[in-house]
Amino acid sequence: AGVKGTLSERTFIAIKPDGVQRALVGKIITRFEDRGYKLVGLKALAPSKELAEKHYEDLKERPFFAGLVKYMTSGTPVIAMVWEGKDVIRQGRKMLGETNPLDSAPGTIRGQYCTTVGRNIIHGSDSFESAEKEIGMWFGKAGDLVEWTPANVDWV
Ligand code: RTP
Repeated sequence: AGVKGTLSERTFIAIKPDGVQRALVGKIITRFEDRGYKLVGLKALAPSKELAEKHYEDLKERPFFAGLVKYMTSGTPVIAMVWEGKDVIRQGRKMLGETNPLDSAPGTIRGQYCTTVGRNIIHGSDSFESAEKEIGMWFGKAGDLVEWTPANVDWV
């Protein structure tokens, strides 16, 4: 996940199947671009049950786990992304809002677009360790990630 606390810090953000069905992909990408973050990985994929279970393995004892995996593996794609930039892991979580959309501030993604915890349209890594693990899981260790230098890096 890059180097924590530097311009190369990276986070894993995924637009869940409901976000794709609701045609929110462009709006969500725009928020990260507008903030000055850099897109270094992007793909649409319908995750396997194995990948969804691994991604949410910390929640496997929770009563909603089976439903969560079913939602993630509905066949509608997930948009998997890696965003890079200063404090992007923490800022990304703030931009998403709270897990329960009803606790999310109106200006956040969840606070603007949804009301149901089980259909909260987006995922974001919650720590440097999770970001590292999730980027590896969804993009592979070496990664389908692209290094590039924004022309206006000094201005944002
Ligand atoms: P995410 O991993 O998706 O960014 O969500 P999070 O960290 O904000 O929340 P977490 O507690 O890790 O829960 C992961 C996802 O599980 C679903 N969930 N459903 N009571 C429920 O039905 C329930 N609770 C959680 C949500 O989709 C949540 O984002």
